[in-house]
This record gives sequence, C-alpha cells and structure tokens, in this order.
Amino acid sequence: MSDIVTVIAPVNIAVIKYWGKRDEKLILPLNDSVSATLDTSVMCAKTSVCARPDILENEIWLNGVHSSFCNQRLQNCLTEIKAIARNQKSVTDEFLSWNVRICSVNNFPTAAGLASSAAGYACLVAALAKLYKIQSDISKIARMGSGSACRSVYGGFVRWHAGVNPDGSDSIASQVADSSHWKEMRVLILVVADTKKHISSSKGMTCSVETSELLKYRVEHSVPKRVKDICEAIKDRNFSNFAEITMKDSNQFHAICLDTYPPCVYMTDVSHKIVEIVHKYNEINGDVKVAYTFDAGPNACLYLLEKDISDVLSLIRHMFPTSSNEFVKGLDAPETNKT
Ligand code: 2P0
Repeated sequence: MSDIVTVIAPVNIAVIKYWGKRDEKLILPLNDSVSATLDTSVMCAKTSVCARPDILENEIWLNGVHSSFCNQRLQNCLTEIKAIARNQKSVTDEFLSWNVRICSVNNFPTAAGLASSAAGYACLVAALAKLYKIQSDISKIARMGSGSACRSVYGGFVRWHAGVNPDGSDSIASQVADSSHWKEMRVLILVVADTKKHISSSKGMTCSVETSELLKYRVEHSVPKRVKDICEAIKDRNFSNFAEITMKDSNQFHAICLDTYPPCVYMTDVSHKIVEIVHKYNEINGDVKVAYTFDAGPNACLYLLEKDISDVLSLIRHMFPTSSNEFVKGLDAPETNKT
C-alpha cells in the first residue's frame, strides 16, 4: 500500500497568450507563451493520490464528486508517468500494477473560469510524479493534460517553449524568474461574470487555427519579439514595458478571437469598461501603473505593483460600487507534502 501524496498547485495568468495548437493530440502550441504563477493562499488546486492493491479500478473525485476516468487527457498523463517510472525503475512492478485513487479540489470558484484546468492538471501530474518517484521534467506531462498546465509546474514567471520536435519532447516550461525576483508584483482579479464560458478554450483555439488570418501573423511576427521583450522586462523589473506588452498581447489575442469565424466573443461591455478605466488611470498618472489581461472569458486580471494597490482598489470600488469579487495575489511556487 502506498502513502497518500498531497500536492498544491497554483493558477497561472498568461501575459503572452497561448492560443492555437500545431498538434491537437500531443497538445503542442503554435507559439511560446509567458505567465506568472500566483501564490497558493487563495487560488489553487489540491490533489491527493494513492495506489493500492484493493482499488478495483482507477478512480477520480473532483470537488467531492466521483467523476469518470474515461478522459483521454487524464489517461495519457497517468500512462506517461507510469511509463517513465517503469523506465527509471523508480518503483516496483507490483506497485505499478495497482490502481490509483485521485481526489482533487479547487479552493476558488471554478465557475469564475479562472484557469482551473491549468492548476488541476499541474497538481495531478506533480502528485503522480511524487507517488511514482519520477525524477525528470514533469512540465511536458502536465502539458498533455492541458497546455497551460505546464506553466503552473513552476513558480514565479514561466515561459512555455513551443518547441519544434514533432514528438513534443522540447515543448516544455522553464522559469524566467522565481517568485522572490519581483516581490512587489501583484495581481488583482476582477470577477466580471461567474458563468461558464460558452466556447471552451480548446474549441475556440481550434476554430481560430482553421479560420483566422490574424493568428498566422501573430505567431510569425508578434509573439517572438514580445516574448523576448517581456522576458527582459521581467529580468529588469521594468514595469511599464512589462505592462504595455501584456496589454497589447491581451488585445491581440481578443482581436484573433473576433477574427475567428464564427467569432469567439469572450469580453463583455464591463470588460471593455475596465480596459478604458485602466488606460485613463495610466494617462492621468503619466505612467503605466496598471496592466489588464483577459483570458478566454470576461474576467479581468490586473497586474500592478504593491504600492498602487490601495489607489487602484479605491478606483475600482468607486467605478463598480456593488462589486466585492476581487482577489489580490502575489507570486509563488507550488508546494508539496506527503502524509
Ligand atoms: C493562456 N488560455 O495562455 C491562454 C489564454 C486561454 C487564453 O491557455 O486545450 O485550457 O487544454 O491546451 O490550456 C487556455 O487553454 O487549453 C489557455 P488546452 P487550455 O493561458
């Protein structure tokens, strides 16, 4: 019988977006992406796994509900972890033959559509890797669960390298800077709507690859320079450069969503109002103090420095007086423990 291994993994928020796959099965992206991993105090997934001879078939429980294991991505992750463990001889053959029980919970409202699959698959793969004592990079296995999950494997600022190999062996994540590098950086999350998005990211990006001319331009002409420049801005702690690139990339990503046929409309009037407020605020201050970024949904993630938090929160509360749905987050790394 195995110990129960428990892992916590945080959500990550992309500043250079991943949108479009070159291989749907292996989940290989068309372009590099860059994100910041949030700390685990409010928004994270927590997964416990064990392997035992008396578990009759593989089981998964999601937020307390017994769910189907007939999910190809989930099965791919488990198969890959076991194959590596077999190869590395990190556990016995008997241990490998036992079924697993996986229990995963999110400590944030999943309905808010905030990168729950990224935290979920990063956590699952980190827990299984610990259970089977595997030593190699796990970001490419997390990627097989959900592309953006490979970035939640590391803390701080993280780059997912698209890679060029057809087997995905070089499509991995690496740390640009750890969570202590830019201690003043904060993320303010404004929950605009907590309804489920009507077009999933996977479906939306497939449709963009098939129909958007602008996506081809982005991959070839915009992203390579933006990735290079934002990595430099992070290393130099240059907030205004970081913020400007972040906003431009969010805008281009949503322009591609609208260039998709039929269009994927993720932002709402309230999202656009937030964009307007941020630009006005930066203009009044004569400096770029806040950056917005929107994923495949209407909710805003604002990047800003700690010194500006109270000013910006006052502004948001003034503009949206009935609102209470915001979280302020710092950056952090995943945590692991064994019980
Ligand atoms: C990102 N998104 O870079 C971008 C920005 C959404 C908008 O990664 O099909 O859930 O599982 O690989 O990882 C969402 O995509 O999609 C995403 P799959 P995933 O964060």
